[in-house]
Amino acid sequence: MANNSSNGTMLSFDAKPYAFSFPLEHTALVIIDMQRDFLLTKGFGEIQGGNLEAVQASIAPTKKLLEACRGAGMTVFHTREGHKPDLSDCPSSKLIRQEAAPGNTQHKLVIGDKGELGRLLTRGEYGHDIIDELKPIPGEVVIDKPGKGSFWNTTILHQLKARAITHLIVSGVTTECCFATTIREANDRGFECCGIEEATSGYNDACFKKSTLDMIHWSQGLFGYIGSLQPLLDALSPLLSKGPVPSSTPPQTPPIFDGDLTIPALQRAYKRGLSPVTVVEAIYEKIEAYKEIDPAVWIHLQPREAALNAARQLASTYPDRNALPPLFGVPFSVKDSIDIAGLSTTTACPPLAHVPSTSAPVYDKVIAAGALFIGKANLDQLATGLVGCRSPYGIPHSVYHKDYISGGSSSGSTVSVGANLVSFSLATDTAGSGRVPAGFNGIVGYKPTRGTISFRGITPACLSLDCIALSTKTVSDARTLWQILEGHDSLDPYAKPEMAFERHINSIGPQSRTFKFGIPPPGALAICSPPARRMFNETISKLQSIGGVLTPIDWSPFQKAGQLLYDGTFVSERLASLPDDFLEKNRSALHPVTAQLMDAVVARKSSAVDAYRDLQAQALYTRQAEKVFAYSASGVDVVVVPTTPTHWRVDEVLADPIKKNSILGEFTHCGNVLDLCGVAVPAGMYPVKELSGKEGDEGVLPFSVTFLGGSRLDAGVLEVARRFEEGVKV
Ligand code: TIU
Repeated sequence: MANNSSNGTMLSFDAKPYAFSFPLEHTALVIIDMQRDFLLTKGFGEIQGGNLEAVQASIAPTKKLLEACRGAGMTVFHTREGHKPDLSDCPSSKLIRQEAAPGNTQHKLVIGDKGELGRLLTRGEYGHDIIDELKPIPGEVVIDKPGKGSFWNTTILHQLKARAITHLIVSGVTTECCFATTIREANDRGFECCGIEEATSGYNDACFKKSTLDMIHWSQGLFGYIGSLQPLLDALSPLLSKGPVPSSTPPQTPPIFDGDLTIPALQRAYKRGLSPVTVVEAIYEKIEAYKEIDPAVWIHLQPREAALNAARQLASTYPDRNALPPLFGVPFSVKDSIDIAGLSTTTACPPLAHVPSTSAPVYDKVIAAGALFIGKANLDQLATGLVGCRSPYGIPHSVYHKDYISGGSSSGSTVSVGANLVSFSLATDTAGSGRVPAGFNGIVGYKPTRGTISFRGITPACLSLDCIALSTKTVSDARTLWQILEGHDSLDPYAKPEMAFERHINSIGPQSRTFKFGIPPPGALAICSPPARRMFNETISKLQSIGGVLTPIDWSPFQKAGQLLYDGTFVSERLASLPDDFLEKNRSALHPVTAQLMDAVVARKSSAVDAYRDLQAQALYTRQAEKVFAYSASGVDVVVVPTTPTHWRVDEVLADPIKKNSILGEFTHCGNVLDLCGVAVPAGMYPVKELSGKEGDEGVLPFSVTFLGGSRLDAGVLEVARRFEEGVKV
């Protein structure tokens, strides 16, 4: 049974204690531990004792289940139980309890000992891996777990939340052990779980399996649901056509490229046989044409032939269209403060230009995921500015209007996405450099929590506040990139610990449909232009119409933290990453506004005492902001702000470069000072004349709002932003 709701496609099938209903886009299939060690003779499972055949009987139904879920486009997670080769993650009880049992003759080999399939339950060994029949394909998540449950000491909760998953269909081995423990752990974290009877089994099939399944659905679903395979397959069957095409029958005529550069559209087209070469050819035509409109987007454009070769290479590396990496053939640009081996990194500051021998990890990661590099984009010099008017490589303008600024510092990045020349751009955000220009070009600008994506290999602006920003067409593209890029980099001194404390999720009922949001007080919003103020009011109504509850907040920490950024000593850090004599030696080679700013910093003669006072203030405001997002009756899920108070013309900025710049950061400056995450999302358009007050002015400009959230609460913030984006579309 399928119907469409605000949550996407809802499906339902018969289960115990009553029908299991699940939103397809928010449901994951979780396959537990279908490893050789548990399913083949001489593996760890056989040593545990019991009926190996019973366990093997779950393979065929699990394969059917997996194929149906893949065909319906569902998210798939696999888990593997096992330990690091040095067993440092294996508690002694798990290692030796069975062996130490009086009279034991069965457990002669323990975890880490060498068996016929390699060292038992040890990562990297043959026996540890998933059986061939159920081998994961690119894009599916594999969770290595040291426990019986899947949540202890793993990132599974984070990864499920990152994908906005609320419902789980669970299968795998063994029913009485890892399957049951995982369902109980998931249940405690708020997931709606349904186990599939035929697709799970245990060594003690005779009595434990039935009891275990009964215990799950007992008491009106105390821990979840148990369903049979066939009713679920029946529920999924109408969707199967949306799945992958059989690799044996490639289409005779390759599909044409419709120009849609969003990641899911490209993924679908490539699956149907579109060639990345066709996409590269089409975008180079567009790039050439756009040079007439705006010659200041690129600092380095890959030669067309090099991009075509990369596309050909990709196509031959991945011949199976059903197993493509997630960014296969997705074209992207890179802000020219981010290193790419062999290409000059200019940071729009020729005296600083250098050719690195290694690339930034962010670049390597998207390349490894199949993305196609197109060029390095213009930026405000030293990534310092929110305007896009501070570069020796020219002044890009908004894709909406040639007289209006593109914003910065990630100017070229956001124009390249806004003008549909690439799918995404890797950029940075210190004071708003990823959010402001996204707003001015009608695209999404996402600044994940600092330290969750590596910032190595990037010329710093203000290292203790710098952050990667992702310029994308949609919130879901930003989310996809985030999932690919996130990960602890032990060589990045500002990297946050790998695992955060994750809050539970709300999967059903009124709590799953509502969220609380705060806004700045009227006094703070008074800085906005009339159209920005009007459109922000409309945004509030829109948020209320999609379930948002406007909740009073203490705005003062946000406002004070914003002031701290430029009025305090943090600007001095912009000089800290440069050689001591840099300013003296290079003043004449700098952009005049950059030089003026740097001179002003030096002239302040800030002392170490001043800097410590500011650090203490930052700690205080950060704690106060944490309370705003607190996990309590009074906390909000997001604080919503206009991304910028107004949109300047290029000539306005050139006439008054520093003041105009600082006004633009009114609602972004606090983001990194307070360790927040934030995503700027298009929120409609307004007529230029409403801003200029001149009746004759033609055209429209984009309005943008930013959703700010607490440190590491990215998944929840992105989900509210996605719902808003969806609401704006209709
Ligand atoms: N012993 C047993 O039945 N199972 C395990 O040790 N692991 C899993 O269930 N995967």
